[in-house]
Amino acid sequence: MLQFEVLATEGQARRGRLALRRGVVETPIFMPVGTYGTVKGVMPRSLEEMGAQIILGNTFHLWMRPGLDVLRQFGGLHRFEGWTRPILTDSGGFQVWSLGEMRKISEEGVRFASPVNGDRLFLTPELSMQIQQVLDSDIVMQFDECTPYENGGHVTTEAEARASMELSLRWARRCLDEFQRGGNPNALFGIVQGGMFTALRDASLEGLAALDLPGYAIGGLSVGEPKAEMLRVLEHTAPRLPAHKPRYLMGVGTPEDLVAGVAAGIDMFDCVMPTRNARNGHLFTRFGDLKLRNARHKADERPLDPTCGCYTCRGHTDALGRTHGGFSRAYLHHLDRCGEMLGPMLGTIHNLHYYLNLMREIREALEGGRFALFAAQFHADRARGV
Ligand code: PRF
Ligand code: ZN
Repeated sequence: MLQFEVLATEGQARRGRLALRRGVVETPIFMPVGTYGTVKGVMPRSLEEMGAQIILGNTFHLWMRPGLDVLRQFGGLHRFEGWTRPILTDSGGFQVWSLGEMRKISEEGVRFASPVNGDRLFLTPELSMQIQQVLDSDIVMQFDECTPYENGGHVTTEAEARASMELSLRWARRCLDEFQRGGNPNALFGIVQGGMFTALRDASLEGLAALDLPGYAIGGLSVGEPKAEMLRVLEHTAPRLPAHKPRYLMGVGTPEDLVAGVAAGIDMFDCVMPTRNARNGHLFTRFGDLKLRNARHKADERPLDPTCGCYTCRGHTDALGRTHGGFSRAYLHHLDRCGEMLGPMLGTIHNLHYYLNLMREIREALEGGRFALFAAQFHADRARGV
């Protein structure tokens, strides 16, 4: 169940609204990643406070742990993890792919050894749909094969990319059949593959469009290719996706990538970057990126970003009206040095707030017809330095 409406456009960029069973998502949107049924280090309440409208989960990881019996008992992922708004689940294709040498791909599916206990497992398009039906995610991704950019120094050829893309296309058909057979009330998205070859991207797109799915993703980007290649394929593919359906760029990227993605016509993004980087002391700000470990922050009383409205930068007011005006770079540097768990927590809140707020600013700019202006200011600010 899904409705999508394009509210405004500027060039290829779109301001839209996506209505799902569990709520409305204003696009363009960034979706925080919650692989194991948790956005690492952040309570659902904080996510809501930050304005997260939809989060991710991973079929593969949740199938391993806690497993289908527990998830079935809880009636799906939402009640289990305490998140009431929409969830999108990735199909497991990309996660199995990331196992590298541990797996064997055939027409039927992917055979691999469980990274948890070594059990021999077999994941197929049908099983991925069945697991995602148990998860009851609002958006279900097709099971695909992410074509690698290179493998041990060998850059994927067009023939290899074609075979991989065609396999993903046949798997999309099987996913749709199983999705319908199961009577899943949610929305199934297809994933365009085709590597760095625009003709293959076109063929993938055409094959998927024939299935008339409610949404389409671009997969197989940001997998080790040079940035210029990523942008070339993105700018070719995004505008060719069905105009009246949501477009999702999987696993991308930096703040600059998000702005480029919106300009190319993308509506939805996810990436581990804001959460993972925060745990490594890498923080994103309006004026560029900041590495907490750097000794220059040792006694710096300034917040990460004086223009940021997040809890980390703005602090809080207590019940008696006394305020703490936000955490200093010096304190965050100290937490990082000491390996204190509050460090990653405050960093993650800030980074996610930065990503979510960037998307909010993009939506407002699109509504006012000043996205191009916004993008120019964005690049100037980011180049300024912290
Ligand atoms: N396929 C799936 N998930 C993904 C990708 C993909 O190609 C990517 C590539 N950036 C990230 N996540 N199913
Ligand atoms: Zn902040």
